[in-house]
Amino acid sequence: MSGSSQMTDFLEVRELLTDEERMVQAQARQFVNERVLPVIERHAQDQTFPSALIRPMGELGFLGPTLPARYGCAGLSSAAYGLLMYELERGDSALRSFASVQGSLVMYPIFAYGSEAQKDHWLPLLASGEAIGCFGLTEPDFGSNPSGMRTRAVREGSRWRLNGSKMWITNGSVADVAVVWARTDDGIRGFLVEKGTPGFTAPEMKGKWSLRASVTSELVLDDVLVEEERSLLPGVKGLKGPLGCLNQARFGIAWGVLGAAEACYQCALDHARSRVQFDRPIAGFQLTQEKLAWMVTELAKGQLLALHVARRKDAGTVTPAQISMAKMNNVSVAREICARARTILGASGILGEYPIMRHMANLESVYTYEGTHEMHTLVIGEAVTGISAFRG
Ligand code: TGC
Ligand code: FAD
Repeated sequence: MSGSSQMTDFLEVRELLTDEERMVQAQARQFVNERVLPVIERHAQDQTFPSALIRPMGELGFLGPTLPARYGCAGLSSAAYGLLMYELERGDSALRSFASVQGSLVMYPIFAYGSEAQKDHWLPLLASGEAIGCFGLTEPDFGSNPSGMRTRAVREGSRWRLNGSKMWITNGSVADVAVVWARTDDGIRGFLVEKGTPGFTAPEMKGKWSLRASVTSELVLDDVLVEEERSLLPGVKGLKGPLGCLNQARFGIAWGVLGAAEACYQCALDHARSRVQFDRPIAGFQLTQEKLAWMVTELAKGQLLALHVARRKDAGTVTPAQISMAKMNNVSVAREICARARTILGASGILGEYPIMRHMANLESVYTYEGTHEMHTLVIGEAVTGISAFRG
């Protein structure tokens, strides 16, 4: 499988990017074409993550790229981060998920809420890919409503005792450090729980038909004792801690899914030009052109939406509801672009030789994680009406 060297960019959105952003995108595109596309179908079939790519991603600055250079990060703009996510997800949502979790859900909370010692220890290791992180918020009985979480942390002198379980955790079994959110007498707090801590296990969840190339795990905390200084994130209390991290990751997803959509759109366009039925390329039929025109229009609108949110994010003016709109809209259109692309390939569209079914299946997870489509709809609904509809 090969990928084109040029991004699909009908509206010339590239004109709105800086030279540095264009360079980051081109470098990531080359990486995905050369290192990801040749191996990803095999990994998806085998349900394995391409872990040989972790250190190269670190070396190229793909992990936590917006964080400052003093922690070994690249200090890039939000748009550059988004373009990285776009290119990684053009390869596979598993790669973008890995980078989202590492950068937005593990490095970001350590950077934003951690002590100087925690930052100095973990951020360079996570930026280089020497260490892997995961983020434990969801529980078996609390997905869309994390405020009900049962995982509990109780202070015992200079230590905390953690009990509970988390579910559906990306990178869980391979992580060196888990950011675990737990209820305390003082509200919800974040803890860094290191691999190998007695009582802490992370069994992998197998049998997924989506995100097959991503590691998904449970986290089990059975009387886990951690030192406060090393483990507790001192800088935040309450649900706004994990939700603040989700803003970062949801933003990256709004960009990333367009990469998956581009892969499917390009595949459908190439096929439509070469596949002949009724003595002419199927690209010449009006019904095919309507599908392609719709796909490229939604892709371009998604790119503009993501870029506008990126600029507002760097200006410090973006609202969580605007990020919800970008995540909700772009995942939804990406899912539909992939589905329409599949129809253009006819029967061939179901083959693993083409990336479409893999992306379609992946986007089912992306539609649900980081806040379901419905949750983001309700966030926007609350922003425009002033009435929260979450609790009936
Ligand atoms: P609510 O009462 O609205 O808010 C509680 C506190 O949080 C603050 N807040 C936010 N802060 C920062 N960013 C946001 N987006 C925020 N939204 C709310 C809020 O101001 C309040 O602060 P304070 O100081 O007043 O206490 O909370 P709620 O319980 O009503 O919940 C609201 C709701 C439903 C939107 C929220 O629970 C939600 O977003 N649910 C969805 C859960 C979710 O997204 N889970 C994702 C798990 S991680 C994951 O999926 C990773 S996938 C990784 C990968 O592989 O890529
Ligand atoms: P539920 O919350 O049970 O929702 C089921 C359905 O009910 C959805 O359609 C939902 O929109 C709807 N619904 C719920 N409440 C309402 C309401 N008030 N109004 C209208 N509709 C409602 N979590 C982590 O913490 N860390 C991770 O790294 C992580 N990685 C993941 C990786 C994968 C592959 C997947 C699939 C999930 C991952 N998750 C992770 C979990 C993910 O965030 C949750 O699945 C998601 O938040 C939804 O929770 P749920 O699956 O329990 O669905």
